[in-house]
Amino acid sequence: MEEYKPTQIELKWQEEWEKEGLYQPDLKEADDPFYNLFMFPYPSAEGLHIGNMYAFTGSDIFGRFQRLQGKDVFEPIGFDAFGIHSENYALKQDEHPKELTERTTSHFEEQLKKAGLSLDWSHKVNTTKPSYYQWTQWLFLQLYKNDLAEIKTAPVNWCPSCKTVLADAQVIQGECERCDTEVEEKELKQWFLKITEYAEQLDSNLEDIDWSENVKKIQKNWIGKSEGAKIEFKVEGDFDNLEVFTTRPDTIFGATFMVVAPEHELAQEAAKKDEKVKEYINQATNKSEEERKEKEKSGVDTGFKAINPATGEKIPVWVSEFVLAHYGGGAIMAVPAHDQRDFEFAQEHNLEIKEVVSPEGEPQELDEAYEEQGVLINSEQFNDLDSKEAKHKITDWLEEAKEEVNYKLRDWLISRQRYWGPPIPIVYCRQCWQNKDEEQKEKAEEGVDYTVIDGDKYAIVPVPEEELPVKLPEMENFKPTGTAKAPLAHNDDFVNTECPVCGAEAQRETDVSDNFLDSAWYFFRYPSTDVGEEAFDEKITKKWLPVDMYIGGAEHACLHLMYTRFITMALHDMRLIDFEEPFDKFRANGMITRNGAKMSKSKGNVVNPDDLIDKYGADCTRTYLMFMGPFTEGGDFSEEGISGIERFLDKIWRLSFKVEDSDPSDKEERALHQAIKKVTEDIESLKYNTAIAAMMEYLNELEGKPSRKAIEPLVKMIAPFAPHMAEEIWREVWGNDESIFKQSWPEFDKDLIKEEDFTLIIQVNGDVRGQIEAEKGISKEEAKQLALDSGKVDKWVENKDIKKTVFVGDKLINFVV
Ligand code: ANZ
Ligand code: ZN
Repeated sequence: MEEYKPTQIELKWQEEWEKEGLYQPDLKEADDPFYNLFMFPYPSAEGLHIGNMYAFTGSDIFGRFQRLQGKDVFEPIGFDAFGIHSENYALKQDEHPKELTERTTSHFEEQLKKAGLSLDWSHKVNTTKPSYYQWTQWLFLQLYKNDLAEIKTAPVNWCPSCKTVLADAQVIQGECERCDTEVEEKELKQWFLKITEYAEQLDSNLEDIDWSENVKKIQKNWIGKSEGAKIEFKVEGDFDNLEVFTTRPDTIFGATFMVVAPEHELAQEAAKKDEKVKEYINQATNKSEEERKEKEKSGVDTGFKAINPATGEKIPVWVSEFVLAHYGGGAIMAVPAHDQRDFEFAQEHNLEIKEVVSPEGEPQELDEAYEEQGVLINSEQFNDLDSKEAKHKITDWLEEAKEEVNYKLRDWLISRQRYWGPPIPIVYCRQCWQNKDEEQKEKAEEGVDYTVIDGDKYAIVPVPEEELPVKLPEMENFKPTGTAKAPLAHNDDFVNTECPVCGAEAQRETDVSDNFLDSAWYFFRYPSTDVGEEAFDEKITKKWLPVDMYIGGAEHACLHLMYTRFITMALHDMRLIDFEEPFDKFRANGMITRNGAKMSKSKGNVVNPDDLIDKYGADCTRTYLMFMGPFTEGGDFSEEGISGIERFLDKIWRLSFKVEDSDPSDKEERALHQAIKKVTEDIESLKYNTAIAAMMEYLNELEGKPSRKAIEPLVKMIAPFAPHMAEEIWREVWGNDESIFKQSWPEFDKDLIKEEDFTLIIQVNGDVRGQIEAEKGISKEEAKQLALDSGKVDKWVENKDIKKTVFVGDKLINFVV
């Protein structure tokens, strides 16, 4: 018998598998395709971190398990290497991002190869290669042609440190997600992708997709659908009506005042006459959105009066910073009795609080707002109606109201005033604008399908598809300029071009696109990397997509996972694919902590996967990582924990040399089938930790001389976790020709796993009233049913309330009556 030396066998098998093409399914011919995907790695300069390794391993185990179930598994890999992250690091290092990326990518590759993942390297993609980003640019053009991309001047989030704009989702509590610098607001001309056109579909499809619940919930909140009504309030004097959005039109009889945002026209008008209003607006508009939300109770009376359309009463109009300018018309009807924020505002400023909904239809004493549904009071002909019903009735009744659905989701801003990304494939042409007739100009102006450069109008001309890629030029000086002009704007060779339509002198767009666009469609490219003339091949895509199982971090809920869904829906509506959702199944992996804390460089508690693999081998590292806790919840890392896994693997290794062709005992056989059942079900639901525990338990049940029939299935079951060791045993120790990953997963015999019976003692109020035979392992509910059905306790429980049921597993049940 040889000693188990993981580091010696692992490299050997990695090379052999690659040579045999074991993990390269025939993408055209595969019978039973299974697309197993983990999130696109960004090749950071620090290299693969333990969180990556954790997620990838969990995904890989699932893939190997599917493979052993007979599926043709495709598990591809690539690098999301464009983006500010890499560029910022390059700036810090004083290195060109291109060189940096080459270096970090090849380092990442080496690390991935050591981790024993069953990856198909022959379909690798890299977002920074023209052969990839040509299709990212193609995708942008399709979106543009289908009215899903537009240029507009808008207030955007500007990070003064990263010197670029950011998407809303990249601003966390008013700060840049990357560098924590406070974000400023700037008016800039930018390209947007109209994800909001899909708000309803993004929201409603959530009901039907098999995704981690927490991620669905985050998406739902981010989309922020609210149903209510748009209501107009007349304003006294010659001023435009105030338009508000409310989710509770049923409370309109209780709207005792209104509040507008400091940016609202009416507030601006009031400021002209009233110094106090002016002062208030000035201080409010100098604050960030976050700060403004904190000071909810501050505000000033504008002096304007509005008319409540339901009561006909005059109500005051206030201005306060808690009302957001860009939502629901920038004004609200305040109902202090039923909205806590309005309640506090009314108390602070002595405004009327009028109750119009109560739980039972009786007025109550209000210490705080009653925000629930209920029965209408003080609402004239709508009194006694259920508030849910009244919501629609009142909206119907009011001439000034219309049902409306609002979404919080905003369009996806993709322009980046940076260097390290794919140029947006657009040309601006003055001649083409001038060539338009009046009607065309009018139409373009309506759709804002033009741009203004130095005061002149330019037509927007998409680069023809056959001219793609628009290559990112190599530039020594790629530093961001800190202005609205991107580095490419200083490269005359790049900027000045010929208009593809009219041949006149024209200018290229100089912003690059957000790297989240690169990663919004990469899984379409993987199976089609061999396809030169299309982004993805129709037949191959039909065979392999949607992705069967996608695994990655929940932190991508609002960005990556939302964008992939949007792009997939858009491609579906362009009739390029026949599905709306990109991933049949998505599961978020948990996080690994150390001593209960998040790992971070600054805390110095980072675990390097390379060190672990060098010391314990990939198999042991993989198995240990999965043993730390439920995969979807994560766990706490401690190096001491690894030795238990080392001993466990070593035990399997040693047993494999001693197997005999005998039959297992009955007891062993039952234990085996129980183990197969448990391990199979646990892997299916990603409960890898308990699957490993079940295998350990099974090992302990084995007695005497090990039978091959008892060990072989165990080696197959450990194979997804410890692939190299399992392969070594299978091929070298046991002399099989073909890989263990071409074998089939063990099956269990249902009849063999029936638990033994036990005697269930039945008590009532602690006195024994009978006993029956029951199957071991039954639940409390099952035991309760059996006991009640047995007829043994009827006398004691009939016509009595069972207050409590106490159950001691495999032993007794006691009813307290
Ligand atoms: C009256 C009312 C009565 C409201 C009530 C709530 C409860 P969602 O869409 O879920 O966020 N609102 C509307 N526009 C706003 C703005 N620009 N800034 C701040 N608040 C705004 O909630 C919409 C509700 O938020 C609206 O319904 C409005 O207050 C407030 F018992 O109108 B409600
Ligand atoms: Zn032109």
